[in-house]
Amino acid sequence: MPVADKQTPVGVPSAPAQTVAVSHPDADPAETQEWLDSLEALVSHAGPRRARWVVQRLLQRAGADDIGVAALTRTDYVNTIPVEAEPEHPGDVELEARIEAVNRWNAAVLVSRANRPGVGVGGHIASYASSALLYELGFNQFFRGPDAPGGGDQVFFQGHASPGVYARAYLEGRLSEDDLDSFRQELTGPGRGLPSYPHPRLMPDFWQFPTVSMGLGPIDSIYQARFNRYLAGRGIKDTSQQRVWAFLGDGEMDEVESLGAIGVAAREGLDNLTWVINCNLQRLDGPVRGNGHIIQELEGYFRGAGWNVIKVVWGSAWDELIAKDVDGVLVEALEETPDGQWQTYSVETGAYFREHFWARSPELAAFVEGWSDEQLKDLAMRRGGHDPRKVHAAYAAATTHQGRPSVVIVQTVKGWGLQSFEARNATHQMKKLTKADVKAFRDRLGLPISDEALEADIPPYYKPAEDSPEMQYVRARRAALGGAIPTRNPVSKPLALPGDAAYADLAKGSGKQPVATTMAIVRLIKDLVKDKEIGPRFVPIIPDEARTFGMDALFPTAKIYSPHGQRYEAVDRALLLSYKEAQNGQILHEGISEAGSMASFIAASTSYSTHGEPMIPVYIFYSMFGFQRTGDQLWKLGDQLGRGFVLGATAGRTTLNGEGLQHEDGHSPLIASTNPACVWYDPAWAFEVGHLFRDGLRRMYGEQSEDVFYYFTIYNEPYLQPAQPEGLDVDGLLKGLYRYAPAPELGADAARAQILASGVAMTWAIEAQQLLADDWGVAADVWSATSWTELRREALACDEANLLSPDGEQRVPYVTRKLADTPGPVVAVSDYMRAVQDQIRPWVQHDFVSLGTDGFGLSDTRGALRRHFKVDAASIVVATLQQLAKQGGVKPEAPREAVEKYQLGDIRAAGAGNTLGES
Ligand SMILES: Cc1ncc(C[n+]2csc(CCOP(=O)(O)OP(=O)(O)O)c2C)c(N)n1
Ligand SMILES: [Mg+2]
Repeated sequence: MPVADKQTPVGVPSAPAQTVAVSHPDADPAETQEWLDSLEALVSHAGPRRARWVVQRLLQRAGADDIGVAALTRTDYVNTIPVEAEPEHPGDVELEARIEAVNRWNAAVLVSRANRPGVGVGGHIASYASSALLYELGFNQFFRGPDAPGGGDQVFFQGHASPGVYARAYLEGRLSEDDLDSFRQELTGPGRGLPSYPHPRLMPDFWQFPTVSMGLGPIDSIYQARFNRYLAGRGIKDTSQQRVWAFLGDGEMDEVESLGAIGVAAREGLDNLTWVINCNLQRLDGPVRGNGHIIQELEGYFRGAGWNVIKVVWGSAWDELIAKDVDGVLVEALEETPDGQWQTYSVETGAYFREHFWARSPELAAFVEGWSDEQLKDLAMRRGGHDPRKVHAAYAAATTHQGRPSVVIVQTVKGWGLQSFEARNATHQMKKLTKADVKAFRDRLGLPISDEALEADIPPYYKPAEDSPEMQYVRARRAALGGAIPTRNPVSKPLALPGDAAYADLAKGSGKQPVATTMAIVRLIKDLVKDKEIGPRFVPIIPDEARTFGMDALFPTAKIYSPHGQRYEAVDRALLLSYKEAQNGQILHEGISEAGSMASFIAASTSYSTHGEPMIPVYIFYSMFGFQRTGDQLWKLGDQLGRGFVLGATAGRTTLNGEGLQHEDGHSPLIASTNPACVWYDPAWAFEVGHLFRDGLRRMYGEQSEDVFYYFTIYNEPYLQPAQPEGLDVDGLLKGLYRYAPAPELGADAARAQILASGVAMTWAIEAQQLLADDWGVAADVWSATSWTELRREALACDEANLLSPDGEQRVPYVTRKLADTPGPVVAVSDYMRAVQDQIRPWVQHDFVSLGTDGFGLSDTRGALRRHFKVDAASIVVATLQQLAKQGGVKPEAPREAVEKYQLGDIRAAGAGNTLGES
């Protein structure tokens, strides 16, 4: 018979437990039967509640004796740490409460003031109001600052709680009142503009981790903790004393990224990671699990994944009641009551709570016999997350637990302390305090602010005197814990960069051997990884595609990082390129997880700041699964000021032959162009790869390094790589455009044209140049457009400068200057949609046409696809002739004749093209 009845909230198991597999035959059936009989007897004479209790007690004991029984995935709806196991809170609890009250006040007031007339920039009050203690306990007792021995903790603050963190910084003297009044006014505030949420890009000496795109903070915190271990494993930095904290919302847990990597944290034994999930039972619109228990549900996930789970559900006021609950009546009632109902108890009166909860049965009513309505109302609000003793016990347990990551799942009330906000469905969006709110809040917090001061239109901030016990305590605690948090180090120490020799092979070309740009860059990386100086700084990151890209050659030498080493004999151990895992492995092999890979990339790319150790992550992936799939993380990377190389391999809508619609990337550069921190290049030749990579290293890791990251689109189609031409225009190559192959000498009367191509399209342009000369007598220059996006950005910067000084000297964009004296039309082509090439269109004064691969991909041969999308050499020729015919450069019928000559309408006529280099 199920223990709980039909009212049990959704998601809490009431049906018979799942079958438990038992591995081997019964060694002593008679003895087993005795145990089973005892259980049956217990159920029939003492009832299921008692039987359940005894079985749980047995399991508890079995766990303590470590006899290897699988853990329960759910426990009772009470605090994990029993009262008798709670340690003493080592701080001055009363003083800490007063400090918390001050922060609560200032956080709410700063949001309310940001909504003063004429400003009205929004903000959130209710989130921090529910989590104030969770942070304050951290600040006073746990968060180790940057000067702490062994380095400080890394704290992911919940984005919507930022007002509380600013209020704290104000109390610590790091921000002024003018700064607080500049919340959400980076451009027009009276002081230092404080961004809405944690944004390192906007506050580079303060915030470390952007968190406000829900779900990314959770996954990134896991990989941050793992990266800290990796740095230690590699012998780069001892991170053993550094802890990663992540403060998360219960609603946020619904994002797939939030829970998707909790198995990684458990598998890797990340006991340097502590999550605190603030279960105020509400998200933006209403309850997180109105009909269920978010806390119980989360417990199941985390225990199942192998985390140490600490629930803090009830405050101390509940202790005596739970202690009296020998029959399990109260616990059963707590569990039967869904979260939506608990939310209502926070809003309703004590009388309501009595009628709807305690009056359910005489046994239950007996618990609170003689209690007044006020006492009951007070009890209803006493959730674990507002009780310093309970939260302290949880943090203490979490931070001393070994071998597993810990999650503290805390129940709170959203909008706590603000009467008209508390637990309302609309509380998340409430941002203005009325005069009545302000007064009631002041009284509830017990702050010495006069009525008069509250009569003004906007409420005042409050700061105790500098020599008050509160302020002394704040300063003393932070000094003892190693300084202010959050603090970000914006400086990167330069690395010794490799010289010419490292790029010499790429400059030589490939002779008679066809080589794809992916092979070229992978070869370069393999060489650089071996470099004594800079080699150890590289962090190759791969989501299960090493073999596709030829990175498996790194396995035996660089090795794959695993905290467990290699506890098995690899199947290919006898081979030269065997699979090798090691505790000091250099490669982060993330399995099939682009999100995990990006999270690793973010951690490694910010190591220059978070650890003062610049690392060079190189993340190679299927280009379609990069910006398109994890674009939000790449955006976060830009916010977090990360540096490194992302390599979109198997790029191009027609180049990755055979893989079809969901693999063939014809648009990632366009998405990449939307990220202001991303520097994208589409190299055509191996020698270009060398120059671009080298410049990337200089810009990101040299003196006066910049907060950018590099994205290369690279291809799997092998073709002959030419040697670097004499007198190469390196400046143009880096700026995004240089003349690669000047037009053939066809005499002064020949019609002229300019073909601009990038990446793999360069080979089509070269072929078109030949056809135009041979078949039509047209002399076309071929330009390598290494980055359409960088050209556009430079042009936009010129336009902006010109806008501001209409009478001054007008800046002419590089692309305009470069093409200024070139004759004929411009034809721009790449293996991407036309909008990529069209980026430069406004600044090209010629007749302009772009050819591109707009539309869904297919899995046919390269030749067929290029004809289908009209980007192949024949298509370039026809497009050029069309432009020339318009200008009178060739006879009017030339384009039609060319269509017929090349059978442009017949895809089969194109042939299969280059079939080398399958994916
Ligand atoms: C990816 C994403 N989707 C939606 C939002 C908008 N949003 C901001 S806060 C919020 C609700 C947060 O609820 P919860 O995680 O429970 O945090 P609480 O404020 O209750 O502590 C939502 C939906 C967002 N910031 N990010
Ligand atoms: Mg919530």
